[in-house]
Amino acid sequence: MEGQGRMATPSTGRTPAPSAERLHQDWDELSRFADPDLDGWTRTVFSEAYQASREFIRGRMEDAGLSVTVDAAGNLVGRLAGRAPGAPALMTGSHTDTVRSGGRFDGVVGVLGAIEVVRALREAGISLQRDLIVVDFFGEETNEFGLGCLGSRALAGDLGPAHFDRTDPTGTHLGQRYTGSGLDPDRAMTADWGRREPIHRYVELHVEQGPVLEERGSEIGVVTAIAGIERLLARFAGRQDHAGTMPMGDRRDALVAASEAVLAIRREGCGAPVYGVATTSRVDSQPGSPNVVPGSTSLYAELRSIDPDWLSSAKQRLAQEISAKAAEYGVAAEIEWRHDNDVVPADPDIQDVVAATADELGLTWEAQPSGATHDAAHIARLCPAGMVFVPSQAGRSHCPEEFTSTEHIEKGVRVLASTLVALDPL
Ligand code: HGY
Ligand code: MN
Ligand code: MN
Repeated sequence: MEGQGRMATPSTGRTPAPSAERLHQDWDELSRFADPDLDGWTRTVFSEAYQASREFIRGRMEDAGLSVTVDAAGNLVGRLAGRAPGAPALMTGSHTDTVRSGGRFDGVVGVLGAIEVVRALREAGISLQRDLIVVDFFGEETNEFGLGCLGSRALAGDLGPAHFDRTDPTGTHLGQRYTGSGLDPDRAMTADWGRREPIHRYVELHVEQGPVLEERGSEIGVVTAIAGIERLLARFAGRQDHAGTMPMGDRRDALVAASEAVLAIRREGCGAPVYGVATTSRVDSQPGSPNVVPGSTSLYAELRSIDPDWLSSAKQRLAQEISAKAAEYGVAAEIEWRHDNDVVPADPDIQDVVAATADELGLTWEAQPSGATHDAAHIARLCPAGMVFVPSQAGRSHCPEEFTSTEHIEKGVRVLASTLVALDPL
């Protein structure tokens, strides 16, 4: 981390002091919104639990003194007016939707933390020069259409007709789900107000979702980059046969070909030279009857890395290897890659400010890449963006065991608040 970034020097000389008690109370109340029929916490993007939870978030934003609107892309947007109307605004936020049977901290810490920043600024008598925009972004988690960051993508002007044409495994189009949720896809695509209104800086607080901070005993993560993601949909066409009579050597078993692909994908991830991972998350095999050789199979996987060259070379190697291996079983493989997000470097100046702020607050910090993607990856297309991490217990996330202590969250919120103050001067 070169040099020392600007320090948090608020006009009142007081630094914002977030309340751990309020943070915990908000977190505890938000945790009550979840699909009761699933383990862990589930607030998927088109679910009732998610819709209900956003009414709660809206109320907390308004109670904190934010003026709140819902934009055409479904983003909850809270605004705290600054002393210099018209100056490019500061922005912070994250998401409150979850994966299925997920946890209670992913994204939540960044939204509730941002609301607490607003309360802490007001209590400290700190009025920023710039407007502060707090966003609970719509649908950050990758959904069954294979697309995440719906709201931040729209804000950045990257949500288009092809996205709404995507179908889920039932054949429903994403556009139909928007309409069913009261959102107009055409208007959602025009919600790129982030491109029309100049945003000065974006800083997002998030749980690390990995083991590094806890293993190294660091309290704060200064994010250096967000991993790029490439998604794979592979379709295997074999031949459906009687499982009891077709000789093994004559079969064209689509599920066996897909299974070879699962292991090839894993080998790629294990062999990545720089931070890189590869995951097969789902295999659908048809017809799925116990006495039938599978004739067709669909496989869903993803590659992630902070090294764009590895991502593109791994895609090529896998396309060749999966097709060649499938052919050995007489199975045809159709490979479809879908780009999710680029590798996004975090703004160096914001990294410096976060590190200097952590130093000033007497907190230990660690510079680290993010293997998870975030709304910041899309907002970075609008303005310089950075992220602050707090530790995840045992590095677990996207599971009910996900946990970060209120103490760690409060430290992260202090760094977020002071970083925003330090980035405020015109
Ligand atoms: O997929 C991700 O990395 C994020 O948690 N949505
Ligand atoms: Mn997240
Ligand atoms: Mn997530």
